[in-house]
Amino acid sequence: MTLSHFQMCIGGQWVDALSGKTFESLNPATAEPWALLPDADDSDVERAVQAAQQAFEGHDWKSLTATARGKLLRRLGDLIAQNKEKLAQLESRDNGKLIRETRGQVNYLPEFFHYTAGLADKIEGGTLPLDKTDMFGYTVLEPLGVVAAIIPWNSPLYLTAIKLAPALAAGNTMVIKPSEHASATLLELARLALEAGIPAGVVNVITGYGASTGAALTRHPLVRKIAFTGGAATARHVVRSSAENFAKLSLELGGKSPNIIFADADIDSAVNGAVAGIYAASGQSCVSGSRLLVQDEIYDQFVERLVARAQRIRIGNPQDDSSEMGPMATAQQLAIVEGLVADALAEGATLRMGGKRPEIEGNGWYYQPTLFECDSNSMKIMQEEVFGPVASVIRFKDEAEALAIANDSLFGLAAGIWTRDLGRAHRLARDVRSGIIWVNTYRAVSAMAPIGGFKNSGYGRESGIDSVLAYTEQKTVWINLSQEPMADPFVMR
Ligand code: TXE
Repeated sequence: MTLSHFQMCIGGQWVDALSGKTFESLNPATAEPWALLPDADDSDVERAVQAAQQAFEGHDWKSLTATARGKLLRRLGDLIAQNKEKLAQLESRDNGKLIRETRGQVNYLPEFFHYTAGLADKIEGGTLPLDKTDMFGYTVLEPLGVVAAIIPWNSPLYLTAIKLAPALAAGNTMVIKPSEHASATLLELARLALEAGIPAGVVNVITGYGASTGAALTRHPLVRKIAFTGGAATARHVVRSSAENFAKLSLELGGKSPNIIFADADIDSAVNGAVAGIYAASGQSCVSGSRLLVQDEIYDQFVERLVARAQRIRIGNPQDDSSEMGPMATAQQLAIVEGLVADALAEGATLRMGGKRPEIEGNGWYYQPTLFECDSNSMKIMQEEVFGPVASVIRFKDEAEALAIANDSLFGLAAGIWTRDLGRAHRLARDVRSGIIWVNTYRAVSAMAPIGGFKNSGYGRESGIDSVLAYTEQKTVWINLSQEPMADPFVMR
C-alpha cells in the first residue's frame, strides 16, 4: 500500500524535517501504516517557534484590528464547513473514531471559530478609579506571544479548535504539536488557515514524538503559554518544562467521571446516557462517564437493561456508517485497557460483560464494551482512568452516599446526574466537585460552555466567553496629570 506523505507547516511553508527523518502513522482499524510524517527535532522546533515569534512581531498580524482578526477566524470557520467531509474522513482514518462521530464533530467545528470571531473585538481593558487625583490609569489586555498547543489523539480537530480560536482572537501566534498517532487533520487545518488569509507564521504545525518534539517545544524560551490536553503523566513533564521559562499553562487532563442514576430517573434515557458516557468513542474521551452509580431500588433492572443495550452495539470499521463502536486509537491504549481489566479481575471485581477483544476480521485494535460490578469505590477500576470502553458500576442507598462516592476520586472533570427531582439535581450540581455537571444528559458540548477540570483533571478553562482572556496579559498604564515637577524621588508615589 502506498503511504500518504505529509509535510509540516512552518512560517507558511510546507517542509520536511531538516534531518529528513519521518515516522509512520497507523490506521487503527487495520493496524497498517497509512501515512508518513516528518519527525521534527530541536532544529525544526526552533524554526517553527522563530516563525511564530516573527509573525507575532511582524506587521501583517500586528497591524490587524481585532475586528479584522475576527473576520479571518470567521472565514476559517467557513472553510472548515466547506471541507467538512474531507476532514471527517481523514480524522476517522487517522485515529479510528467513528465516521458518524467525526462528521458530528466537524459539522459543529465552525461554531468554535464563529463564536470566538465575535469575541475578538470585545477584549477590553478598563479605566481605574485611582485614589490619586493627579493620576489617570487604565488597563490593556495584550496577547501573550507564541502559544504552544500540545494535542492528544482522541479528538485532534476539536481539541485544537478550542485553543487556536481564542489564541488567535486575542492576537497570539501558535505552534501546534499534534499527537504522533493522529497528526493529519491538523496539517489540513493549517492549510485552511493559510487559505483563509491568516498571515504566514501565525499558525504552524510540527509533527513528531512527545518526548522529543513536544519536550523541545514546551521548554522553548519564546513560548509564553502552553495549552495542553492529554494524560497526567505527560502533564507533569509539561509543567516541569513550563517552569524553565515560567510559561503560562492550561491543562485538560482525564477523569473518572461519575454518572449517577437515581431511582426516579427516566430509565430509558439513563441507559442511553450511560452508553453515551462510556461506550461512545470507545470510551476514549476525557469526559467518559466511567463510574456508574446506581440507586439500590433500580440497580438490578438498570444493569440488566444496560447490558442488553451494550451487547447490541455494532463494533466494526469506523468508516462504515452503521458501526457504533470502532477500535482503540493505538496499540498502546489497547494494552492499557487489557492491563486494567486484568487488574480489575485480580482485585475481585465481577465481570458482567465483555472483558476481551471481539472476534473481528483483521488486526484492528478493537475491544468489547465491558462492565464490572464493584462493591467498593476504592477498587483500582473505580479510581483509575481506563480511557477505553470499560465501565464499573456500584450501588448506593441515598443521595448522601451517592455524593460521597462521586467525590471520592482524585479526578473532577465531569459528572452526570439522572433524576426527576429538581431540588436534588441542583443540590448535587452544587456539591459534586467537577468542572462540568450534566443533568439528565451526557457529553453535551457548546462553544459557549466552558470545559475544564477540578483536582487532578487539570486547571484552566477552554470554550466560553472567558476563553479569550486566558490568552491575554494585563498591562496597567499610569499617566501623571499633574503640572508640578516630580517631588521627592525616595518615596513611593
Ligand atoms: O497521551 P499523552 P497518550 C490519557 C489516557 C491515556 C493517557 C496517555 O488515559 O491512556 O492519557 O495517553 C505529547 N513533552 N489521555 O500517551 O502522552 C504527545 O506527543 C511535551 C487523556 O496518548 O498525554 C501528544 O501530542 N509533550 C486525554 C500529547 O502530549 C509531550 C487524551 C498527549 O500525549 C511529552 C489522551 C513531553 N514530554 C489521553 N510527551 C484527554 N484529556 O482527553 C508526550 N507529549
